[in-house]
Amino acid sequence: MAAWGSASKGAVRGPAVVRPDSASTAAGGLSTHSARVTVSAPSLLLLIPAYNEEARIGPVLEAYSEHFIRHYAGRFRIVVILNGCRDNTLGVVRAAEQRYLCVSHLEFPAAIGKGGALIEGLKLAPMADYIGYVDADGATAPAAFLDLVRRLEDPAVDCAIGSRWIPGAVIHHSQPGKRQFASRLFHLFVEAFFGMGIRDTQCGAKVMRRRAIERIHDRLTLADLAFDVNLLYSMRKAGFRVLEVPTEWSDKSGSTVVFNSRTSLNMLLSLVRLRLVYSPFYAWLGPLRPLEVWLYTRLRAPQPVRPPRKLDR
Ligand SMILES: Nc1nc2c(ncn2[C@@H]2O[C@H](COP(=O)(O)OP(=O)(O)O)[C@@H](O)[C@H]2O)c(=O)[nH]1
Ligand SMILES: [Mg+2]
Repeated sequence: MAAWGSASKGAVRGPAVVRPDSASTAAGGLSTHSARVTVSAPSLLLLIPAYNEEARIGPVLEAYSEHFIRHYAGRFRIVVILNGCRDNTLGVVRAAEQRYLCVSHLEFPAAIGKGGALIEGLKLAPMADYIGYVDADGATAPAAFLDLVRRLEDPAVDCAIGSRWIPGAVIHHSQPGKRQFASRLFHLFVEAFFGMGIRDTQCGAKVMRRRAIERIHDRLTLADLAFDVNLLYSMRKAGFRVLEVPTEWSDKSGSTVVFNSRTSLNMLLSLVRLRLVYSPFYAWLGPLRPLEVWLYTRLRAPQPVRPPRKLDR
């Protein structure tokens, strides 16, 4: 297990691989450790999903490690979750692990998607008090993410999410017009289906309390980019308070996400699926499962991670 926290630059260390099945062991280790060490802030686990990010992730790991070592009083750890990368993302992450004790990674060979990667990473929730995630592209700078973390100091807030679409947001470099249009259209569908009143479900920066993640983890099934809606709606349905915070954000070139009719249909399909999972008809939808598999396969999208099971609503 990689070490927590105040990792120092230049420290020489072995490979830092977090095993997916080690979450409970790690949690045990953390509590034993907590008994001996006095910490002045909650421990924080930051997940970074990464797919073919060799060109972007190196400076992001450096910036986050440096910033949190200097400005965050609690134990801090970054876990990069890679899957199916065809470039040298792993090599770049390993180089960062050599420099920063707080950096480690999980790797999955299958094409599990961004949502699937985060569902795996969130299994590590027992390791920390707060668990968050950001994109590997650096669109959210460390200071903006730390601002989200500080919102959890209010005990009434269970989940703080960055928003580019509410007053007070500072956008240094906007998304291309086509992407903004797609994003706003997606927002209309999300509002029509779920009525959460959240203006920006898709900003890549979010942080939550451990108990909220633990409560809703088995409701996280969407492996594609609609994962964020799954997370937020499950939080709301479980009675957790989500706070939307105006954020500082900058679009970065080199996005790994291709926006075309197939991805749009995939997102729509996932919204419909989530709506049905939370509908009274859900118990009768088992026979539609092969159709669902066929649709996701046709759209070349990651399959929802597990067969849905009956939820208490
Ligand atoms: N592990 C994993 N991460 C992914 C996958 N697809 C996208 N990501 C990551 O998800 C984040 C969002 O992607 P990004 O290219 O920033 O998308 P954009 O911000 O919507 O343009 C980035 O950190 C990507 O590397 C995937 O299939 N697997
Ligand atoms: Mg991004």
